[in-house]
Amino acid sequence: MCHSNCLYFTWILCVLYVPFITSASFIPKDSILINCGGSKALKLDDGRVFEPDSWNQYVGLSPNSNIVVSGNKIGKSNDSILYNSAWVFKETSTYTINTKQIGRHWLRLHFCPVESPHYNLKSAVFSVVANGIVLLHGFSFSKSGKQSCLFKEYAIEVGGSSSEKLVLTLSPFNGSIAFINGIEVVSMPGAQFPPSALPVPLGPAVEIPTHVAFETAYRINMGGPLLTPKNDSQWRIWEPDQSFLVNAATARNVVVNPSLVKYLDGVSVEIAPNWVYATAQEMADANVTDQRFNISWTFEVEPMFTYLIRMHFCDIVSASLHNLVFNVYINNQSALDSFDISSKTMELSAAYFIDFVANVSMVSNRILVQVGPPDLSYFPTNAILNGLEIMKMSNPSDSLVRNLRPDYIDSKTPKRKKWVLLAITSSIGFAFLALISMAFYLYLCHPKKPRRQSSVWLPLATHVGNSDSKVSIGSFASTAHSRSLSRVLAFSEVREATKNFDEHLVLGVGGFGKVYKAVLENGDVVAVKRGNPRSQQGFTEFRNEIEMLSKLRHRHLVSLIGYCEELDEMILVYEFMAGGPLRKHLYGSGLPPLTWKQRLQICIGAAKGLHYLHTGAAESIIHRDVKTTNILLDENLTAKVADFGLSKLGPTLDQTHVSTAVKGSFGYLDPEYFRRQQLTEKSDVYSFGVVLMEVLCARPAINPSLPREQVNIAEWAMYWQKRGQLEKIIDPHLVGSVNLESLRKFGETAEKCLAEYGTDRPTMGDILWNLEYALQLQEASIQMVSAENSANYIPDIPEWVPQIEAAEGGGADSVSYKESDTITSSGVFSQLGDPSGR
Ligand SMILES: *[C@@H]1O[C@H](CO)[C@@H](O)[C@H](O)[C@H]1NC(C)=O
Ligand SMILES: *[C@@H]1O[C@H](CO)[C@@H](O)[C@H](O)[C@H]1NC(C)=O
Ligand SMILES: *[C@@H]1O[C@H](CO)[C@@H](O)[C@H](O)[C@H]1NC(C)=O
Ligand SMILES: *[C@@H]1O[C@H](CO)[C@@H](O)[C@H](O)[C@H]1NC(C)=O
Ligand SMILES: *[C@@H]1O[C@H](CO)[C@@H](O)[C@H](O)[C@H]1NC(C)=O
Ligand SMILES: *[C@@H]1O[C@H](CO)[C@@H](O)[C@H](O)[C@H]1NC(C)=O
Ligand SMILES: CC(=O)N[C@H]1CO[C@H](CO)[C@@H](O)[C@@H]1O
Repeated sequence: MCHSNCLYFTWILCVLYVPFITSASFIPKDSILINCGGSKALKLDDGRVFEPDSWNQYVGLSPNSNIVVSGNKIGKSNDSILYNSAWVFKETSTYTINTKQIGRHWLRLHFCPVESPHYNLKSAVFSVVANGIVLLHGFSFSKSGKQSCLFKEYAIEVGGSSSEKLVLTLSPFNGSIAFINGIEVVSMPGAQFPPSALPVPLGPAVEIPTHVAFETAYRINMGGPLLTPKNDSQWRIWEPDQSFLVNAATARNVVVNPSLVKYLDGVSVEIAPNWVYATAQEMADANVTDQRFNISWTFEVEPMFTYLIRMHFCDIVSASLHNLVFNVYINNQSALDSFDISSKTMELSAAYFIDFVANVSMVSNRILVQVGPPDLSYFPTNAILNGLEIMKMSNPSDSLVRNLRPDYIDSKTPKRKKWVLLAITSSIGFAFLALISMAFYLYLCHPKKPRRQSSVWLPLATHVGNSDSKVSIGSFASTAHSRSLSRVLAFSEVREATKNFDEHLVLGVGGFGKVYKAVLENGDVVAVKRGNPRSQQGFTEFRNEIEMLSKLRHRHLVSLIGYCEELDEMILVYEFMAGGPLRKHLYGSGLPPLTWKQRLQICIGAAKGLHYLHTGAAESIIHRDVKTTNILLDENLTAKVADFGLSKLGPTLDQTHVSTAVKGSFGYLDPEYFRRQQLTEKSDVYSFGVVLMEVLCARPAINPSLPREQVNIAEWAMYWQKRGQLEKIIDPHLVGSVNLESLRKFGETAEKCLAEYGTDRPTMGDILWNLEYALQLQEASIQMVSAENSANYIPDIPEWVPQIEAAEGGGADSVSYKESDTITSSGVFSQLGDPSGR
């Protein structure tokens, strides 16, 4: 008996919990669409019909003896028709909209300051109140600086005190006018807004009373296209997220077929259409073993309000359950810790959403949303976000506007007075959707292209000025502290390790001081860089290097093991790089020449290190001094990027560049950075392009002893690359062993790096990909070469042979290193006698 009952019960449960997969469209009970002041019904291309106020039995506009001035001009675009007419109110006026249903409704207001012979709507100053909630107060197009149309979306309760009515009041400020072009009142599904939500910082759930109104601040489709009212069962708009990403390089968008998205119990297309769940941003591949960074989005909001933040998730990236575990932060506070979507949905590609509430304080006008990998290292590192809604909540004085004067709140109920109502028509058509989204794109997505100017190449005057940048090193230091991976060493310890700074242990000498090979007490072989204590410039760079390197650990970055600041000493202790600088392996030292494969692998390693600097850390870092003496090799010829003395934090948030005094090494310096003094990651890309050419041709970046046109490698190599004959100037040691396709790929990559304008240069990620490809081409050809003859290889000896000895003798860019050198110093600068040099 019991047994069968239990089975029956289970069966009922199964039936009840069958996943609710539906695409049946939602039919709202109330859908009142008003073409304010219009004389006929307007059908938008999303299929909705906006009727003139007077036609609609549910709409009352009072007072009620209106003068209608009707125009006969019609806008050009279909979308714009709603904006051809507007009501103009000289006195406080009220729309009363009777609804069939109580509960929250979408209230969408369209304002467009159409041109009219009698009224300047741009200068109109007015307020709007709906069911006692202040939506706009003293709003004016001229004051807000808005030029185009304004579209506002609210969620307002109908019922409660106002019994099945939505009362919308428009009040001109004294002497001014108010106007409106279109109104939508649409009922929403009951569960659209939650009765409570978790606060961030986390605490007990916060209740959201039904009379609280919402204003849509942002509705974002992460990694996806713009979704218009056509694509949403509730006629909402979802914007793409690109312009809100703090660092676009940290994110990669994922798209799956929207029909794969499953809606389980409790989630429906009314929460968000499948296009929202079918696209996401995931962590970009920084190509490091332990990827640790957040994807961050920032949204400007009005302070002193509470916001409902709804996040939409759908695991469209994993191959199996429980593979996607990540952290979510709101305003730097943890919202979800080690969140596993699978544990909520038990299925892949299933829609899921979660709500939070967060206060935005006086001091901040932003909401920062971040997703990043969990601290647990046994999960694959990835994090995603599919969609995000940020809704401003009305405050305890029932307002969505800050700083209302108390007298205004008292007089929120409109005084019924004499009134004049005018409908005006405009010939100007506006497509509000297109305008709003286009304005966004034009403003945010297209950084201004640098003005083309004739390039004035001013050599040698480069390393000047030490008034450094807007980026404060101090602020970086404070955050670096807790995560510092290097240790403080006692001076006595360092002295012992270097046998009291024995001259025989000196590896090299540079502007900063000497570098010694040393053995620490624990047996580690290290390189000790001892600063010249008198140099203030040196101190800045010393601190800079500690701050930068302490936070970074990467296979292709030279690790800082420790440092010592005792007794005015500035000592940095690095891992020892037995192979020394890359430059030494290319020319001038008599070391055996590197094979093409080794050179490619070294370039790939260095590119990985730089890629990590640019994208891998929380803040992007620009190296500023990429050159062959700053790429060090270990005993296995693994390349590591060194010398962070000049590094800068990259541009943040709304900046696209960092303004800073020009620093770097002559011959490697980005001409655009030099001209504009604006630093971006692309300056490193340029320098890396010079490195690539140097690796290929085995000659210094600048060699003044050569004929004039050959002095600068970037110019000389580009001359041949543009003719498709780069092989003419390659290192003679490579002739016969380089696959031509591999060389082409390499040459193209270097050419792109050396593009005149930063925006035309690839990212380090792209470069990495291209170099890996060049390596594959080389390896594939080596496998074939035993079968075929070496027809693929470059047959002839280059016409031009690098004049290495002369170059070194010329001292143009010479560094005096002995065995290994972690220092950079440039003869050019000392030649110039620049006192502020490094
Ligand atoms: C707008 O476009 C829709 C569909 O394309 C059409 O049915 C409607 O008549 C158009 N409205 C006007 C005013 O042209
Ligand atoms: C209304 O007009 C009066 C007189 O012109 C002025 O003193 C007052 O500040 C105005 N009020 C507003 C809210 O602009
Ligand atoms: C926001 O601030 C208000 C007033 O200070 C407080 O009552 C409320 O609990 C806060 N909400 C959250 C989510 O922190
Ligand atoms: C949005 O709807 C339009 C019209 O139905 C359709 O052509 C378009 O492909 C849709 N876009 C998306 C992203 O679904
Ligand atoms: C989050 O932290 C960053 C860096 O620590 C800081 O610049 C930013 O202002 C913080 N944002 C908020 C909203 O607290
Ligand atoms: C992600 O951001 C949060 C909050 O700003 C921070 O605490 C955390 O350390 C960041 N995680 C990573 C890996 O950078
Ligand atoms: C994008 C990219 O560069 N991916 C590379 C990451 O590293 C692995 C292993 O080193 C390569 O196989 C990928 O091609």
